[in-house]
Amino acid sequence: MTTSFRINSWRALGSLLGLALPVVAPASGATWVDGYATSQQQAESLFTLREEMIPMRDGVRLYTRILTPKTSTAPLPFMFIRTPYGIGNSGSASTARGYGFLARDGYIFVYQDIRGKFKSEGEFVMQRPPRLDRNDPKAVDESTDAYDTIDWLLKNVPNNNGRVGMTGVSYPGWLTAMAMLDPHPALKAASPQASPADMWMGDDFHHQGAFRLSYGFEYATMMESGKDVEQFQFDTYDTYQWYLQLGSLANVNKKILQGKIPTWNDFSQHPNYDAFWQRQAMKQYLTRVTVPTLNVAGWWDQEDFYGPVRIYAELEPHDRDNLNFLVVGPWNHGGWMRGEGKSLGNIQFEQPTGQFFRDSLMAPFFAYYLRDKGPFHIAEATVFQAGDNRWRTFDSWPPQTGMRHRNLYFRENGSLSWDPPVSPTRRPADPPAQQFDAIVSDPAHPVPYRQRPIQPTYDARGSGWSVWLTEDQRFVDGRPDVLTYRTDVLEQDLTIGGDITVPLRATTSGSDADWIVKLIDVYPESGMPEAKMNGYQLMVANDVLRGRYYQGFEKPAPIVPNKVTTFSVDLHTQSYTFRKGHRVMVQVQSTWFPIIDRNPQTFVPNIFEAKESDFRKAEHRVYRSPANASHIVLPVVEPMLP
Ligand code: PG9
Repeated sequence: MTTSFRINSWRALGSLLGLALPVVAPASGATWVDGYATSQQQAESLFTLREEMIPMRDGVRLYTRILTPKTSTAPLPFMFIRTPYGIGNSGSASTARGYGFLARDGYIFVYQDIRGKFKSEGEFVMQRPPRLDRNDPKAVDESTDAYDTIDWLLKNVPNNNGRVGMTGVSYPGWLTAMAMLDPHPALKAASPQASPADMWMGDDFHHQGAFRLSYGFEYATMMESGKDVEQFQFDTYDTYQWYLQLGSLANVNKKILQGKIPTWNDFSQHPNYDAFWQRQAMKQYLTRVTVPTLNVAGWWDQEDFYGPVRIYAELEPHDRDNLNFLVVGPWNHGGWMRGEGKSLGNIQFEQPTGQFFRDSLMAPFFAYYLRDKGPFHIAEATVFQAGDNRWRTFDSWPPQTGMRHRNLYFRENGSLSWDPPVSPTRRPADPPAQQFDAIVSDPAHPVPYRQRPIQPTYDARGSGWSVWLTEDQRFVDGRPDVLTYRTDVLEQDLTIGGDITVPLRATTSGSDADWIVKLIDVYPESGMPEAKMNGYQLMVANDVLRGRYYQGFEKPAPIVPNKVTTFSVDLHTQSYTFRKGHRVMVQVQSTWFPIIDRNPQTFVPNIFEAKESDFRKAEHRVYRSPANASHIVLPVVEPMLP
């Protein structure tokens, strides 16, 4: 077991994180924007770079780089990006990398290291919650830091047009959303992209109460081992093995971190949805829409899919002036900001979805609100419907019309049917029909969440992390600890659009259990253009519920052993067409390791303090009887209704 940290190249890390680290200089000094400037030299000839330590209201100074186009004489708006990942150390103009499609329109780009990271002063706090005392003139949070910077820019950068736009992916997306809470009057447009909204409910660190072990551990150590970013060094290539050998999470502080990583300490001291997580969650702060907002999410975002959809939904009731928009495309985390977006992993979308987003939605959005360039027409929700691969527009999301929720029932022999189970008519001598399917879940042999070897999340040598949600699920299909249900081959297309839930009726022989449900599109067994796609099992929606929260997320309770209980697993939202000739599949399993930590299956008050002896095998049963009919609730688009 490795017990020390070593600084890794943050530049290499940047290319892995993609636009979450949008400001990494290209190693070769070559291209930095989509065709806008083709060399470092050219970039430098286009912008003048100014570096500043901008003072905040409490005296802390934040390192900021300001890139002003050399050719423009007209006053320009600012495009402001804040990040914890480092805005670059070279004196070059390379920090506009990735925003070339905006640079074409003419912006003064401003990049800033947030408090406590890289060259900025002050203390870093992971997702610093909004300040409690809004009347304290020295109280700070990410919103005041954005406000103070904007104020300084307007007064100190000549030839600006008095308007500011903010954007960013993931942490920088969240920083954008925070700036919108208490916006400076000059903040005229914002695009928070893949911004987390609730780290306990559905984003990076937990999903419905289940702890995202590998991501939580690797991200917390990466961000809090020093002022820059430092990757934890594993002594095995396959982290599945490493996390399994680790044993109980109590060993993390005991053997490795010794209490030095504040976010890990928060994880272990706040296992439930308590005031700590609730205060950080965005919901309570999203009570008005004053800044035009373009919310962006990816259907296969391996980090923050829940957040952007939630932020859109929370803002929507307050959106009197129609300023709040949603775009969801077929992308992984930040995928819309790099490359053409014609495919993801093995999945093809037949068109450049990323380019379409950047050129036809994001650039016109900012041009309209920051430069009066229009007209600009965008639907309330612009959503890519994978499967039949087309963009669709809606006047609400989830759609209020044209869709009906239908139950697809788990049935005998691994089948899925629109028909609910019925009571069998049987003669008294017949044995009772089995009304459930069972698995034995063994914490000593958890189901891997992706194919082993599971490389470290942001391994500079390459990692399957960024596309794991599109991996072929046949690698676990048929395991004795995975239940599979599937429909017959579809005779016509089946399109879903809206929210998906799974009320599982189930038991466990233990007193706690995780329930993982995956909605899968099974491709035809033959005739696919690429041989490996024959029979492919693509996850369309998925999530986990930690069983102890079956009565509510704030109060964990032991599950009564062997008593049929309803576990409602939220699979969130999707727009997808299962094509004629495909099948719909649902898989149910109880471990997903190491993205989700192992549930001991014996109720203990805090799993971070579980003893090795608490981890026990348990039998889980998923019921499919008339009285306890487990099913998936699908939002079926109307012409497709079966
Ligand atoms: N998913 C990353 C993150 C955002 C916010 C908090 C913690 C992690 C990111 O890509 O920035």
